[in-house]
Amino acid sequence: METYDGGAGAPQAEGVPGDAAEARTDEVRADEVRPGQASTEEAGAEGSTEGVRPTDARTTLPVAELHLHIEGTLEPELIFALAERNGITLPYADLDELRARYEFTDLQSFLDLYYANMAVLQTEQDFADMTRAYLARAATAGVRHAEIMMDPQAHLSRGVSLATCVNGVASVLATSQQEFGISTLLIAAFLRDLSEDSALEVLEQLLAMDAPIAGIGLDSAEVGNPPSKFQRLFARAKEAGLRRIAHAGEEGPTAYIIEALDVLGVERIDHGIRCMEDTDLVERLVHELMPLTVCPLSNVRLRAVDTLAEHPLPAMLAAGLNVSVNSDDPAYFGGYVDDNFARLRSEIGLSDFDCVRLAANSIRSSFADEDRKTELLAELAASGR
Ligand code: ES4
Ligand code: ZN
Repeated sequence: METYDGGAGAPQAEGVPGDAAEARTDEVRADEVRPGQASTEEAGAEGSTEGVRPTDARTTLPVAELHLHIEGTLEPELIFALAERNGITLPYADLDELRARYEFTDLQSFLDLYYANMAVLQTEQDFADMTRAYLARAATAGVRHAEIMMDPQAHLSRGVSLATCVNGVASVLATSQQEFGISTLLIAAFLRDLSEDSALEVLEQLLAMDAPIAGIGLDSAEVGNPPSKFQRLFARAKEAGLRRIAHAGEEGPTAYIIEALDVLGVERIDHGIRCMEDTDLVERLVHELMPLTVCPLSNVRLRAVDTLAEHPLPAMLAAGLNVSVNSDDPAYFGGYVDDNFARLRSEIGLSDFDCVRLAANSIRSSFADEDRKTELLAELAASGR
C-alpha cells in the first residue's frame, strides 16, 4: 500500500522537528507531534537571531480554530489510501485527476465533491485516522484548541452508523491534548438542505447514545435553507445544554444572520462576512461581541469574494467586529490556519498587531473553559516577548 505522509501540508515545513516530519509507517496514520512541540521548537528556530522580532509570514501564534469541518480535512493522499484500504474504486485515476476537480465555482460545486469523497470513510479507524492527521497538521499551525464540526447525516445517508463516525472521531479527540497539545470539542453539524425532522431525529439519537458533543451547528447549502427552518432543533439543543452555532451570511443574505441570532439564539456565526452589507447589523454584532468565524481562503475558493485583496476581513476588524481566522475545509481550500494567516500577511499586509488580535479573539470566542482560555491567552501574550 502507498504510505500516507500526512498530506500536502503535512509537517514537513521549515521549523518542524525532524522526528515528526520523518515518521513513516506502513499504516495509514498521522505523524505524531508532542504537545507544544511545534510552537516551542519553531519559536526557538526563529529566535536564533538575537533581538530580531519574527516577522516571517510563517510565524505561528497560538490560536483556537473554531470553524473546521473534519470531513474537509481529508487530503487527496488520504482519500486514495483509505479507498485502497476499503477496496473502493474512486472515479479518479490518480491524485492529479482528483486535484483537478478542486476548482470550485460556488458552495454547491464544492459540496458535491466534499460529499462524494466521504465515500472512503467506512470504519471507526478511517474516522480516527482522518482526525489524527488533522490534529498533527493543526499542531504545526499553532492551533492549541479546536472546535471540530462533523456531519453525521452525511454518513448516515451512506449507511455508516452514528457510532462509527462519532466514536471514530471522538476516540482521537479524547487524548488530543496529551498527544498534540490541542484541547478539542466536538460539534455535530446538521445539513440545512435536509429536513428539520431529520436533524431532530439524529440529535435525539446523539443524546440517547450520550455522544460527547459540546454543541450543534448548521451547515451545507445555505441559500434557500434559512435558519428559521431549524427553530425547534436549536430549542431542543438549548434544552439539552448544548452550545449553538450556525453558518450564516456565507452565500446567504444578511437576513439569515439576523434569523440565526433571533430565531436560533446562536452564540457564534460561522462566516458572517455578508454582515458588512448592513450597517445596523454590524453595529449590533459589535455591541453584542458576537464572534464571527471567518475563513478567508474558503471564501476565495468558493467565490464568495473574488480575491483575497477584496476580502472584507480588514474592514471587519476596523469596524470592531469579533472576528477570528479559520480554515473551514483546509484540504479543499488551499491550506490550514497558518496558511490563511500567511497569505493574509503577504497578500493584504495584515499586521502583527491584527494577527495577535485575531488570535486573542479566537481564544476568547471559544467554548473552552475559563482556565484553558486564561492559559492560552497567557501563551499568546508570552509569544510576543
Ligand atoms: C462547508 Cl464552506 C462550507 N459551507 C457550508 N457547509 C459546509 N460544509 C462543509 N464546508
Ligand atoms: Zn464551514
